[in-house]
Amino acid sequence: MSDIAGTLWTSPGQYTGRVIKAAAAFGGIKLGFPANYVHHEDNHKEEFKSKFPHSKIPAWLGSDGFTLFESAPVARYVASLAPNSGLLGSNLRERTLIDQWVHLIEEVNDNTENIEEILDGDLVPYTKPMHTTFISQQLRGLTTLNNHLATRTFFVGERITLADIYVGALVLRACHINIDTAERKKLPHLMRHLETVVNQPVFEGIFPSVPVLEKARAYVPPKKK
Ligand SMILES: N[C@@H](CCC(=O)N[C@@H](CS)C(=O)NCC(=O)O)C(=O)O
Repeated sequence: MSDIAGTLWTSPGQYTGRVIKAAAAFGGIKLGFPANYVHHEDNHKEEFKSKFPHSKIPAWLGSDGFTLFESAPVARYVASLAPNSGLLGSNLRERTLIDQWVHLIEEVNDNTENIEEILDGDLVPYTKPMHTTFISQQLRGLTTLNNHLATRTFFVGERITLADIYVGALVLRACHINIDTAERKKLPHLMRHLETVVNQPVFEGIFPSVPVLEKARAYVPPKKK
């Protein structure tokens, strides 16, 4: 008999997948992973789609047969399997506040994804105003998160919750793209929080260390043929 709580479809570098892995590690929940899953291929096959109709990862198949997709609900569900972990707070208000911060960082992350796509040439045509808008929307969210942490160690209550893991993982992602030295200076509390979260011993092997990006990635127009 397997002692895993369920199987998680993710890819090694996926930051939302890391959130789910971290929530599981924190709660002492064992996860399984599908053998030989090839992303962008297997997720479009009938076998995957019959369980997860949106064909995207992260996706969850519990050992009891329960299926779920979309990273935030999967993370919340996995955290709920460890009720003593405190990851979902200790009352309805705390749970709702955790949701609030998770939603906000997801919004920030939508802008991070847009920035990455525009830099990679996947959002065409490139326009400077669009790039600037994504950056300023992202910074607006990051600033709200940073300000909240000015007087607190963690987002909700006195202990680490899912909000901290979610925010930490997705801020870390942005640190690889455009949170550079100048921007880090504007977000000192958020950067301190990030170090606190990713360096929890229980998360060893899940998060890479925080990069020191000197300059945000810039758009490089493709060479004319
Ligand atoms: N809102 C979803 C987004 C998931 C998502 O965009 N997953 C991508 C990761 S590469 C995916 O599976 N893409 C496959 C596809 O678009 O076919 C979540 O938070 O889980």
